Amino acid sequence: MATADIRARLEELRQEIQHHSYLYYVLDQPEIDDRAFDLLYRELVELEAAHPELVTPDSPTQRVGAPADSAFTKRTHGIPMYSLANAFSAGEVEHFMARAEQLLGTAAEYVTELKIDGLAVNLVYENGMLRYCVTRGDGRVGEDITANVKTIRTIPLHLADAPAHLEIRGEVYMPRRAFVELNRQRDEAGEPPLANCRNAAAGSLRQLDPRVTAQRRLDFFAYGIGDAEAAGIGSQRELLERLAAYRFRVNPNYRLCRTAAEVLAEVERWRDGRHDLAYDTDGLVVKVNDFAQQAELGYTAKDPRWAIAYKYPPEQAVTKVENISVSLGRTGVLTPAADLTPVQLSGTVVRRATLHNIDFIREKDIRIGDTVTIHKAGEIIPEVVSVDTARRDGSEREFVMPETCPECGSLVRREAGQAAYRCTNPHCPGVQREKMIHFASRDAMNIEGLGEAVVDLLLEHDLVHNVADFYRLQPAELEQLPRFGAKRAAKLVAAIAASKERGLARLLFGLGIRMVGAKAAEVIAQRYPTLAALTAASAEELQEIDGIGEKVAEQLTEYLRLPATGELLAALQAAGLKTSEDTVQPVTDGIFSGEQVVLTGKLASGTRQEAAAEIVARGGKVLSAVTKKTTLVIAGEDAGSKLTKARELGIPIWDEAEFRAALAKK
Ligand code: 1X8
Repeated sequence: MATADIRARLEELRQEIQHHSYLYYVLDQPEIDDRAFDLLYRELVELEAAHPELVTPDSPTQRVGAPADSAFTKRTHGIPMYSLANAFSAGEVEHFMARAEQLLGTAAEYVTELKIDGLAVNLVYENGMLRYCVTRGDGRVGEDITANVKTIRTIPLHLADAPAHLEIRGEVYMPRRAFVELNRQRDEAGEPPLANCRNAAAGSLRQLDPRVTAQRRLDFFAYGIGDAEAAGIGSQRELLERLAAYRFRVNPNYRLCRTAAEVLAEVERWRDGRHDLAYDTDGLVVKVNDFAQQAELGYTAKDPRWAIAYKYPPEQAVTKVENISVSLGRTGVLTPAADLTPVQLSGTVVRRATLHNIDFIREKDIRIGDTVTIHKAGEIIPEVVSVDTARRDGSEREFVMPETCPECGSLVRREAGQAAYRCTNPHCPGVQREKMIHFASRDAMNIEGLGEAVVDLLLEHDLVHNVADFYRLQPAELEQLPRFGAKRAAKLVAAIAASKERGLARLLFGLGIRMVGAKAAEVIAQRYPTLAALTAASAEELQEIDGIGEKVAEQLTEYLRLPATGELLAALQAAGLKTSEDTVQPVTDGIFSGEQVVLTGKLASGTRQEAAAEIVARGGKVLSAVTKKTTLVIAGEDAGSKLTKARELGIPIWDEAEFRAALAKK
């Protein structure tokens, strides 16, 4: 290819990837499937590797950079980042609004927005390119965390039609699911849990190695700008619309209000409503909408006079620890939990709180009989915050880890340097039970109808001893079980048989290997797509996979070396399980090989995403924009500008019937 063509293809790939990342990460409306996306990404990586001089800083491949070797550089904000004054009651909100309108001498409109519990940052764009990202710091000087923030997929590395200098403010946060998963991983690695989403986000941004940050699934909401006047924006509402047009993620839960009653209705609406969100919030920000009015109001020594943050009281409850009991996990870890006097908290009744491990209990000095304050970490997991030692009467008892497993009576041991106690019996029936439940669960082998209760039934009737036994179950055996008729038995056998096709990644996750989560299993199976290749890999080789660290690699190789593992895997293979993974290999001899296809309009049978998958499976590339390079356009009903453009460029156009006919041929 001539250099000009390479440059053009690189630019096209970058735009395509940016476009599909935006659809996927920000809008949550992908048009192509992961496989098609991976192919585009891989082509970009390969083309850039062959032409390193053509790599640009805003290329999607440049999101994860090399580790920094020392602390973060300090940077002074061009325009200071203010904190907000707080309001803790309706009266304080009303007072804020009345004062603003009194100073203005007229009524005002307000925008209410959720206050995200994360870290405020300033993104500096120069000529549309993301130059740096700086933490709020003390409002005047912050730390340069550019390399880490670039790993956040919803932050554009490049803005179209932006002024020469643009500062975008917003909140970096960790979604609750990511937080819960991170704490689960930390727990498994024997590390203490992080207290909340905010601390987890802060810790993730403080990493010297952006590769670690990239693993953390951080996200970003944009809500502010350094100099609105220079950008020609007249109000907060207009700003939020502009930020969305720049393709930032903007929190949709904002509202334009005209009266205190409307503002306070929003305060009430989100008081409980915020518990159902995917991220933590701690208040509602109220801003004067009009930027000219904001400028007129100006700032006090500390805060803007045009905005205030109504803070919800932290959701906590006081209750009593009635007992501390341990439960056994699928990796043999005994996890202590507090049995609590039932108490209402953030919309649910809480009866149990995790205590993580013995170090957590000792550090907080939690005793049986104690009065404790609890909260929900990530709004999901009830946790003990503190003990009210003043309310002790001497009857409280210290918890001691049982010396034997509550399920099998074998010795319990704490490994050196770890917080976790484990059952030492490799055949512990309690561990086997947990492993079986995990194996059948949705994110693993996804066997419908094989939940906790059915696993217990099967164990009780001695029909299974390990996960390979599932595949030997006969309808006649199942029909003997209580509440099992012929129909249910046949259905379960069919669901188990269907799970044979799940592939290596889900199987690896389903085996419940320490430290090997769903995501790790997936990347490992992509690199070593057969069981033979995987068992031959060394821990060092596994660590070369992006996202696989030393601990995961060691746990996995250790597990695969065990004789019992060999037996189990052999039994699963003998049962007919697929132990390989379909990897992303370009198809070179498909009917669409070499074709660059654009799908447009509504398809009568199936979605565009399904159609795209069919094309990719047959070697084609699916792109979103019609260009000179497009070789085929498939137009459904009501196709618009893309179809017009294809006609102008003389590109072959198929209707849906022609497309289906081509698929039917091969
Ligand atoms: C802090 C925050 C603001 C907003 C949301 N979340 C925050 N944590 C918002 O305006 N939507 S504004 C702000 C500040 O100015 N310190």
